[in-house]
Amino acid sequence: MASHTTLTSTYGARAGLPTTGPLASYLLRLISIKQTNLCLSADVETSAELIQLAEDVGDSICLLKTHCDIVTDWTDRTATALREIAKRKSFLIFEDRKFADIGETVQKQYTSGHHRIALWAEITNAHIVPGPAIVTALEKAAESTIAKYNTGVHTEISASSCAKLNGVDEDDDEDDEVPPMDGALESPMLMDDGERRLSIKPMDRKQSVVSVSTTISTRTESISPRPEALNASSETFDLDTVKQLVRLGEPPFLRSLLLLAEMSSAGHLMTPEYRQASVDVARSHRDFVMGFIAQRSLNTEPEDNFITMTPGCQLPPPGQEGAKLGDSLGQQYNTPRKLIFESGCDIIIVGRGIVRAPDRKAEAQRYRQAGWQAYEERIGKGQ
Ligand code: BMP
Repeated sequence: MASHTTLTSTYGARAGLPTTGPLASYLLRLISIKQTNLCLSADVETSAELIQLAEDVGDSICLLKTHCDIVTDWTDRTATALREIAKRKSFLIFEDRKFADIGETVQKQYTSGHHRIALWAEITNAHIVPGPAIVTALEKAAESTIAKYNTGVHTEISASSCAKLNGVDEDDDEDDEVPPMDGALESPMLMDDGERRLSIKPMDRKQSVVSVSTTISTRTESISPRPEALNASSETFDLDTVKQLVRLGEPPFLRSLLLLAEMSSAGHLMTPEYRQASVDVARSHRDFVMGFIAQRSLNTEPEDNFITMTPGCQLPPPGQEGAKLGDSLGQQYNTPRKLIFESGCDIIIVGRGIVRAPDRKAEAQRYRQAGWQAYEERIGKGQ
């Protein structure tokens, strides 16, 4: 593995680099606080199972990866429920859509149709087979989703002035220690009728607004350290972690893309030249492309700080350490240590290893620990 500063830097230090975009920075800080580089691949077929899985495993992950098109009863309510759990348990959502069409089509696939991915998933991914315009097209669609969202907020700013009219002083909140984060808006909640309900921008109270239909109590709930977050997290996290999560606040309403540079499946056609072409495309869109789906770190130039997310990860059953693992359909597995420590990947993506375990919660914790240990070994902690 080529040496690069990102391989020995902490997630926290990388969050602060000038080349790190705001969403990537948020994710790196989240990883650092929760001490988890685990992404759960929640490949289940019903909304109920998906929601239960997110509840069970949410404390152990930094990211929840979905395939919304395999959920038979997916509706906006599924997205709303996932966003609520993501907010409470502090993780981001990554829809593994693998866009691969011409620009015009991917824009529609991203923002319209049954799933309206751009509304609820902070991260999605694309193949570069069709050429670099796929990235430009998705970026434009993301920008317009963000703009519409922000316009929605502006429309509703007048609602916040009602707070004054109703005798609620915005400066009464006791959240002065929560540090501001630039330009961050929390994600919208999708309502049954498809309308967005906006909650507040926790870091800028002067602009904090609620949906006109909601009440001031919604606003204050979001500004103060969220009691439900404290309750849920205190089972797993110590008080210091909970405080840091509260200070981190909710994710910015931003969107980011991963490029598929290399797959985990046997016989894939992504040659080293193809991989390099993905890196070249990513470098020309650093503001939108957060990183790669790849089996190794692809950071080589000094300003590279791409996040490598890696599927094809399982811990071998006891007694089978060192065995080559896979399934009967071409999937190939590596251990968290091989991926994070030896190959310089940043986030392990685990599906069946956790989803099929009898105790998913405990298994997620086992993967979280293995991934974190491999990272600490990589950055030389404790040496
Ligand atoms: P599992 O851990 O159960 O093998 O699941 C892997 C997940 O990662 C699946 O959702 C699959 O679509 C995804 N994936 C992968 O396995 N290999 C890749 O190269 C890219 C993927 O997105």
